[in-house]
Amino acid sequence: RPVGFFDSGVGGLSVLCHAVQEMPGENFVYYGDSAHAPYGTKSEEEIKELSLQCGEFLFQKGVKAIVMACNTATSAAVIRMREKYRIPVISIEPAVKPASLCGNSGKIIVMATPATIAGPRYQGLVDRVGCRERLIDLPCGGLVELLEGGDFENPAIAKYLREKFAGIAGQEIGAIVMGCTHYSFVSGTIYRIAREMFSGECRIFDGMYGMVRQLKKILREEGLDNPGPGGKVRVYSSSDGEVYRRILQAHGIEAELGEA
Ligand code: DGN
Repeated sequence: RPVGFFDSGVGGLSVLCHAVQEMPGENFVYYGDSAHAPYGTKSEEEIKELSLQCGEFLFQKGVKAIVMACNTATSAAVIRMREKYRIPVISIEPAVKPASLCGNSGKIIVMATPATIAGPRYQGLVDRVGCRERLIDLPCGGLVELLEGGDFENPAIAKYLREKFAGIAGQEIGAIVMGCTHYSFVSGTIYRIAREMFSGECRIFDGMYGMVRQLKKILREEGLDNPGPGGKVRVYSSSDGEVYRRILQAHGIEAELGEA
């Protein structure tokens, strides 16, 4: 049985690419809900409803685990998703803890969708880690839209980032957290512009690495891991799936396009 991934759009493909590399014995199914992207500016109720539909789509495809490759969906729906399904549900959250422990001085920027930052789950995480005074929350409404087309070199992205960072330019920044899976595709651009505009090390932290580690661990513990041969990837979308196939291809992964 394959492992199922979903996101509101193409963002979760960044996590999928890493998983394919790390878990060569597994097969994967990805569902991108492009017809309803972005989730990050919708209400919590709407996001929960849409996320559960994505989970159900994957479940009907017979997946052995559901990977919520979207911080926004995790924030709104992970509790309900775990109540609903017996198969493992793997979730992602902004890597605030490793960023706060990395030893760099300076502030920590958390880039995420407005819904993730405003949600109680993120606020609870910050309280638990106890690093609120070091954080600069940076809700990045509009950035997902710039990335959905799959053109990660689009100059509008750099322009967006420069404008976003302008209000805090010159500050000492020790870490930047990619709190949305879409942003991982442009973490190089984010790093480059951050080095121009801030002082400090600006190390990038991305929750997807921990997420894939967790997925591997849970499959092994539950006896669900597949020794192979694997590597088959099938992609579905509620809108045009071609962009998903193209992005994966650009990362060296040949995916089949399924009819949603
Ligand atoms: N990729 C999603 C996340 O990690 O939060 C963002 C999706 C969105 O629709 N804004």
